[in-house]
Amino acid sequence: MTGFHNVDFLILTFGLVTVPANLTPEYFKAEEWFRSATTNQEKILALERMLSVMPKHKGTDHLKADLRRKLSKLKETAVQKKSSKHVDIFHVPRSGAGQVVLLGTPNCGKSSIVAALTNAKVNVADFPFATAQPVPGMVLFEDVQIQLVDMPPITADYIAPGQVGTYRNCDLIALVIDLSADVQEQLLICLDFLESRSLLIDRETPAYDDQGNALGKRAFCICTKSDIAAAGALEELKDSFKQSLAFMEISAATGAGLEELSSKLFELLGIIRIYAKPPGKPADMTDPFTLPVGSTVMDLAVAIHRQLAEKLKSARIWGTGVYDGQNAQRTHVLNDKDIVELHF
Ligand SMILES: Nc1nc2c(ncn2[C@@H]2O[C@H](COP(=O)(O)OP(=O)(O)OP(=O)(O)O)[C@@H](O)[C@H]2O)c(=O)[nH]1
Ligand SMILES: [Mg+2]
Repeated sequence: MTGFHNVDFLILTFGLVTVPANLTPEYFKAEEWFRSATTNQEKILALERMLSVMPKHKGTDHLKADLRRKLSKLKETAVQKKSSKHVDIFHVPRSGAGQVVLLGTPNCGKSSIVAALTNAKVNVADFPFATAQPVPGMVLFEDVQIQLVDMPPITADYIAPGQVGTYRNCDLIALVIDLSADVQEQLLICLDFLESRSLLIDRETPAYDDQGNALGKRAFCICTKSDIAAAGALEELKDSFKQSLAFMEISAATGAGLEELSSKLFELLGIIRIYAKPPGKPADMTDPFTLPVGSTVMDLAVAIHRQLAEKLKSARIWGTGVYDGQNAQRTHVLNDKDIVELHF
């Protein structure tokens, strides 16, 4: 890999012919992403990005061929090494109805949010870089557990190797912005990190790339330290966002906005709760199944028992848009808090 990330012009020499490559800042960002990647999947994504943003002309032919070789080699080893024993501290096993991962600059208040909403043992401190690795905790929203992951900070110059992997595998990214500090600077650092690694879902970045690799994520913004916010900071932040993101204003110190934040996590994860009712018995109202919004009776049957699902004969529903105990088709779309009785 070339190490020319501080220049925007590279000369490639082929025998006696010298051709300028005119590589762009976008290319060098992708190259930096490749260098900081610790997993094969992330390296593959970064290489694909380098190839897609590389200017297309004679000067880049050689480099392009080189990158393509690297890419196919990586793809081969990715297939061979599926069962590698390497321990990745940035791999956070999922738990609960969805995984939300915090992103922010040093000291912005990430650990304080996790401490306020969960029982996880996090390190809250008045100095930067107090958190060195991901710490997951469980937030209880009504009867649903949502996983919230504390993370080390990012800066304009430093992101821990492998850190991007946690964001790549989550369901929702929460940008944490400290309203008592420079909101523009924090926003710029967070967006630069997300955009340069294709982590934000938008018109250009889908949830999955052509090869089925996880790519864009949904995101929203937690504006914290509202108790000591600089005047007009929230409005300034909202004005500087191009994307239409949700903003939640909170204070971990006073507890303001924390309840609303839990309910927002549930809403943004796009899930519904379904209570299963065994025939002739009352429904278990304590432990709902959680399914993506838009799920059907058949999706519930698969979630309950993959093998039995095909044998599903009929279903009855108590809930939204139906009369109590109404018979429903396999394709009937369920609503949050529906009670469903399945007959196999
Ligand atoms: N007044 C006030 N102080 C807060 C609030 N949230 C966090 N703090 C303080 O801000 C400092 C940093 O908080 P942390 O939660 O450790 O910040 P962090 O983002 O986890 O920091 P790193 O792990 O270093 O990235 C601590 O002194 C907290 O007490 C808040 O809502 N209001
Ligand atoms: Mg912390």
